[in-house]
Amino acid sequence: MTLAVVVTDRDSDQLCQQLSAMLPHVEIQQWPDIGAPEEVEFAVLWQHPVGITKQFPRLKAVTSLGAGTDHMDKDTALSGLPQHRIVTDSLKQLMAQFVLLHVLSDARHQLPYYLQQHKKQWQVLEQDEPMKTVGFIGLGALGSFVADRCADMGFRVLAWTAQSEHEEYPCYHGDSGLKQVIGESDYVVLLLPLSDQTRHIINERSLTWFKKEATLINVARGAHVDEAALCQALSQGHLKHAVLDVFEQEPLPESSPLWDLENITITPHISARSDAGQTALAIVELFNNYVSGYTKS
Ligand code: OXD
Repeated sequence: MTLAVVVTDRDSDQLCQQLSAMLPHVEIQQWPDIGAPEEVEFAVLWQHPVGITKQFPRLKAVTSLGAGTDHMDKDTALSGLPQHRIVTDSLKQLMAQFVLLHVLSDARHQLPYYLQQHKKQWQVLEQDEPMKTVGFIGLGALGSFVADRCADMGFRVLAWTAQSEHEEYPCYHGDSGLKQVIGESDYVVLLLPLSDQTRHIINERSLTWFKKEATLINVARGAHVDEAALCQALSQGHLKHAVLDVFEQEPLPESSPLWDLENITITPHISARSDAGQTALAIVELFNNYVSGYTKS
């Protein structure tokens, strides 16, 4: 039995070692050394060469290494195959830490206090104002976990979703719903899948709906945001700040005007990466369902 790990943009050695230890009777083939493609029955895919699974005639199912599946959605060779994604506890926790880090840092004036400190200034910036609102664009497994952590901290939470409702947080839909959530939020958090419907959901038009004091936090996919329109909106003060962890092109090219903006925080797609141990456990469970389970029955 063979499992292929086709992960191209990061080191997968540790993951493969864990998989070998947990599945001692299974051959783990690690991209680019897929020596026996005809043996592969299960594949873990991340930024894989599109169409590579055409070389795996015995393939029974695939999983994304992470939460996002856009790299699989665009690969027609996968249609008809069971497809999974992996959202581990560590992925959810790291994502919540990243979003809260930026929300709290702004809400509690961390940067202004730091600047005051260096000028030996003692001045209170806190104001008696209502708790701020965090608006989630997308409220799936990751979004609702992060939303709960924000609500625990006392923030008001609301969301835009394609259709689904949530028992605790008001959800709005469609174009008017998006306008309402963006317009009411102090922090707009993008945590939704990328599809033809959500590509450039933040564009020249929707950027006019932001409060001037609002922050955009994109931890989903770069293509959710029209970067040229965002650059313009940030330069013209349509919103206060953007925290971008994902970009239309990664690594973000040196020529991108985003680097030159003052009111932006750029991180290299690190908001949340699951640890190899939890990811390996999730892969083993899926593998056993599809391969051992199938063979036994
Ligand atoms: C993911 C990611 O989708 O890391 O898990 O972007």
